[in-house]
Amino acid sequence: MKLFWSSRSPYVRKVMVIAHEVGVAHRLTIVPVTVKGTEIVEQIIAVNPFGKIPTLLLDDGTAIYDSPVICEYLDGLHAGRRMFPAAREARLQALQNQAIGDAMMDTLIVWLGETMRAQPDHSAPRIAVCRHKMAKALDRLEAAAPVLAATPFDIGHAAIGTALSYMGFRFAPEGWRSGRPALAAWYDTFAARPSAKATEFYVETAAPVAATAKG
Ligand SMILES: N[C@@H](CCC(=O)N[C@@H](CS)C(=O)NCC(=O)O)C(=O)O
Repeated sequence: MKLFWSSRSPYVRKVMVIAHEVGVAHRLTIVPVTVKGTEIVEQIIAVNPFGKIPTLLLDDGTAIYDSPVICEYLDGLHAGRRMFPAAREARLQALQNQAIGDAMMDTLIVWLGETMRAQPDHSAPRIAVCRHKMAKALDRLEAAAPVLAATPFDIGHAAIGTALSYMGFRFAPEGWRSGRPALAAWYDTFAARPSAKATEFYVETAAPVAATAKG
């Protein structure tokens, strides 16, 4: 199966974290792509009308998106402990945490887009709203950090860890750790996992070349 991929996409990284956690990363053929939202990437639109990454393309031509659906699909390919818990309470908690992590990513992507927009088009009010939403989310996660630390790693942990990592990658000067020691300590345990180490963000310096992921 092929995964349309970028080293800078938080949603892609969440999928890759899950792929490593469940031991299927070696089965993914990585197809590096650049998506800007201002250009049509025919290769992806041909299988996903929204042209977004991640998109997973199975060998039979079936396309799977978006990242929550891809993660759940990958979680069905192994016999180990599930990243999407089966028990109702645990599943709801995991899905809620995934929604929080994904919403943080959505907010950071909007924020990044605004900062990249040339003045005077760039919207200071929109940036202020994004910063405020992130501060609220981070404060909430600081309070929830003991629960994150006490529960087995699942899709919610993967999403929140990836979102925090993206905040550091794109907005390091914001210093999200400051005043949030419990969340920072939990994040360090996420960053130390082999699945996180194998999937760190980076900015490509050369043109994308197709490669196969090592699991
Ligand atoms: N909800 C989607 C979001 C995916 C997404 O927005 N990906 C961005 C890259 S980080 C993208 O493909 N943007 C290109 C576009 O919107 O045309 C998911 O979870 O997979």
